[in-house]
Amino acid sequence: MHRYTGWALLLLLFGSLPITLHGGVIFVSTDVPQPISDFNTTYSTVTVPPLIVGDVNVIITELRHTWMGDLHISIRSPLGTTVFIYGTTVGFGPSGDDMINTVFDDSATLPISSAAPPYTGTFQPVNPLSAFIGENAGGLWTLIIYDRTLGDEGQLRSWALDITPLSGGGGPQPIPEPATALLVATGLAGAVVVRRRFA
Ligand SMILES: [Ca+2]
Ligand SMILES: [Ca+2]
Repeated sequence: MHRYTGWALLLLLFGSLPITLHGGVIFVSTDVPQPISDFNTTYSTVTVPPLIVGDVNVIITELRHTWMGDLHISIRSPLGTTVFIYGTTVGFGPSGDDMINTVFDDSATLPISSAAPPYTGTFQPVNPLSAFIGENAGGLWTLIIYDRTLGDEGQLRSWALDITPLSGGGGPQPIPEPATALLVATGLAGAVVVRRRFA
């Protein structure tokens, strides 16, 4: 299956509706595509209903850019907590293109800094997403992308949040990282959704 087919199906079927997969809920951006241009900041939001955060993963499904080292990427919660997840201030950064099916997950084995464009896979963000645990997720979450260098530009095409609610009164629930990674890597999300819908 083509690597984007799953997400395309998922978007087609559900638009901005949340989708539950193994305890984590996926919230897909609907205000994309958006341009990424030199010395500008791109903002894209996802609306999440009220729930207490047990775990957050950020999924950048498709970001096109001809010099990824230009970019600084952060995610901001409705309460204003902001976590820097991608980028370097050292030199020009990686010259490679694009970020495709990239999952930022504290539970990943490898840091994003150890990977190269297009960063397909699951990686630890620069700073931990655990900063959001315990917050009320209700409201607008904002992906913030700053292009810090002249000459190469791009476009944010799709991204999503994978939020696992904190179980009632207990600690964080088991985290469905392997499932998320597999779905993103294989493009099976659409197939799973179809099966759930018509089961
Ligand atoms: Ca996680
Ligand atoms: Ca640039």
